[in-house]
Amino acid sequence: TKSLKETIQEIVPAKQEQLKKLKAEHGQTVVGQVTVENIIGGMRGIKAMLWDSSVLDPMEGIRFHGMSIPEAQKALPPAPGGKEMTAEGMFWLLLTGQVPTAEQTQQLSLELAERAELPKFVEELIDSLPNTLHPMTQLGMGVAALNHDSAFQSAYERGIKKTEYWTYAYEDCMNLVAKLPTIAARIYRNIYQPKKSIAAIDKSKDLVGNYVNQLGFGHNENFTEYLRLYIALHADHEGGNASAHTAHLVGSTLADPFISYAAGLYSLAGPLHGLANQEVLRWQISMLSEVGNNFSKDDIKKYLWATLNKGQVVPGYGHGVLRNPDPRFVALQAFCKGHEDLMASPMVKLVAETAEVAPDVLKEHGKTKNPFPNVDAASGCVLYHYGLTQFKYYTVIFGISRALGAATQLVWARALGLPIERPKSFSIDALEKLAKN
Ligand code: NMX
Ligand code: MLT
Repeated sequence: TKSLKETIQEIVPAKQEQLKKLKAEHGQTVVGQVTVENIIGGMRGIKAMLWDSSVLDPMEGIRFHGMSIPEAQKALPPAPGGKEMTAEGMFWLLLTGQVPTAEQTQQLSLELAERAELPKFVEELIDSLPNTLHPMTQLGMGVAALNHDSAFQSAYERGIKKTEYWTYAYEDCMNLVAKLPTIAARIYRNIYQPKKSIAAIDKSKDLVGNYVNQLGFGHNENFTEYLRLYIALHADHEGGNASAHTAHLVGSTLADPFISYAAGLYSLAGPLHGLANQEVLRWQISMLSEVGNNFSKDDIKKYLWATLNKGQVVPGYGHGVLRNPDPRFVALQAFCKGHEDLMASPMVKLVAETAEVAPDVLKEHGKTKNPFPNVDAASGCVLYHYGLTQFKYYTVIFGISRALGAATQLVWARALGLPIERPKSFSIDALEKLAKN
């Protein structure tokens, strides 16, 4: 059976040819217009990036190489003994546009397990950080430090041809994906369980199986399955989201994949983006302590209004592109519905009922263009129920997942020879002048 690298290698020439032809024959085709509002408004809606692995439709949500979430859940092979799609399956799909066989995903699991160990100095670096430093800050530092051994960086220094860039970027991206959970687990144990030792990597396990084991939750198969789903679902959300876009921008300078993705992680660490999953739990915990376990929809409604009246955003609601409930939210809620223990959890129940009440409240409030839940509204409550209650850690899990999409783009951007990103900016005066003419 073909390996992941061999599979990509086979596709690269045809994709390069397709892009060359597109540029030569249709380079001057107009794709859209840019208004003053687009420029002031965070570039929302501007069609400006090349991103092959996924597309986000405002109504339907994400498709990975044309595959919807339910389709991917059906097609991608589960881990041995499991039901959910895996990180490996999603990574293969994103990188190649193809569905791997069970054998290919297991081969990939083994390859990642063999790359999972950290250089000693990275372990020491993480261990030296104060346990009061936010887990996302620690994660970015650990990932950036991996660039000490970057194959891309040392090959570039040696002087390689542009056509060879992608193979070195691929090597680094595989190490990035393999080592991220090891760094993340070390951070968790250091901060929250400092006296316990971390399990060794087990080469018979998949990426998430090993991660859960190192976190200390290896005994809980439901938790492992939930994290497999979680990590596959968060992997890619087309190109314009802040973390993927940041990693792509930094990578376009030919910075190696480790520092490119470290930058992406810091973008994910903002409360309007990935950190929203932390904020959701903080907010729902405080709501639960106010309304008690026997809450009514009316209690939730009052709490929502109190949040909005304080001028705060409701975390987990709204989106830059989506105009319907996020299908990732729907998939995570469906997981809950399939597990009786979760359905009995007050936190899971509160999250589900908040999602029934919040859209009408947000519509009445009248500001957000999308009153529906995004993925962050749902992702934390299951972790909380299973005992991973330290919500400041939640964005780290998102960060492990988003590497799959960012790494895919880093490999393909180098394979396609994409240039350094450099959009044009305007001053207010210049825009005013342009508008008046
Ligand atoms: N609660 C209250 N107000 C909101 C919300 C919300 N959940 N969402 C948007 N608004 C406000 C927004 O602050 C803005 O107000 P103003 O005019 O005073 O600046 C107005 O509605 C218009 O914003 P939109 O155009 O609807 O949203 P935008 O595209 O600018 O931002 C988000 C998108 C996702 C940043 C925004 O909806 C938000 O802040 N949501 C809460 C945080 C969150 O859940 N982020 C996670 C996104 C998903 N992810 O994983 O990254
Ligand atoms: C994401 O997954 O990146 C978020 O939903 C934010 C986005 O798409 O802009």
